[in-house]
Amino acid sequence: MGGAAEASQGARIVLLGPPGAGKGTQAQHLAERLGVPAISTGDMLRAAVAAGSGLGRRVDSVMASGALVDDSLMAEVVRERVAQPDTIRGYLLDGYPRTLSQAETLAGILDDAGQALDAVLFVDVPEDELVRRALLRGRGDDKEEVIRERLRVYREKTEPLIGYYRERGLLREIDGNRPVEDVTSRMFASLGVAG
Ligand code: B4P
Repeated sequence: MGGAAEASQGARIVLLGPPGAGKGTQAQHLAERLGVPAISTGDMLRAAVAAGSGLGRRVDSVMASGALVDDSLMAEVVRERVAQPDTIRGYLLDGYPRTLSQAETLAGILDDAGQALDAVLFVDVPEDELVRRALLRGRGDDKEEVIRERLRVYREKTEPLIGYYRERGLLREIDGNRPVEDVTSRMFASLGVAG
C-alpha cells in the first residue's frame, strides 16, 4: 500500500466478510494501530435499539430476524457518522457496505469529499465455524435459525462486493480461520504497516 495506511497519514479501510468472521474483533486492533475510529454499523444500530431512539425502533425487528436494514436508512446513518470530526484522518468501516447499493453510496460519499478507499480487507471463514462462533457469542440475534438467515442474506447481498472491490484493485483476502493475533498480523502485513 506504499505507506498509504501508515498511522501518520490516516487511512480509509473497509472490513468485509460473513457475519461472525471476526470483523468487530479485528476492527478494534486495526483502528488503534492506524489511529482512526472503528465505525461498526452493527454496534451503532444495537446502541440505537438499546437507547429506544427513533432509529432503534425502526431497526429492532429487522435485526432480530437476520435481515438487513434498508439501504437508504443506512446511507443516512453512515453519511452522518463519517462527517464527524474524529474521522479527519480516516476511518475503518466494520459492517458497511453490505450491499452493492451501499458500496455505491460509499463511493459517492468519498467522491463528494475528494477521498478514496485505501483497501478492503475481506476476512473469510468456513460456514460451520461461523455458526459455532456465533452460538458461543450468544448475542440476542445469535439463535441458530437467525444465524443461518444472516449467512443466506450475506451470500445473496454481500458476497457480490468481493468481485466489486476486486475489480477496483482494492481487495485484500485474509484467512480469518486462525487465532485472533494471527489474523491481526496478516491484516497489518497486507496494509504494509508494522504490528
Ligand atoms: P454486525 O454487528 O456487523 O455483526 P456480525 O457480522 O455478526 O459480526 P462480526 O463479523 O463483527 O464478528 P465478531 O467480531 O463479533 O451486524 C449485526 C446486524 O446489524 C446485521 O445482521 C444487520 O441486521 C444489521 N446491520 C449492520 N450493518 C448493516 C448494514 N451495513 N446494512 C444493513 N444492515 C446492517 O466475532 C464473532 C465471534 O467470533 C466473537 O464471539 C469472537 O470472539 C469470535 N472470534 C473472532 N475472531 C475469532 C478468531 N480468529 N478465532 C476464533 N474466534 C473468533
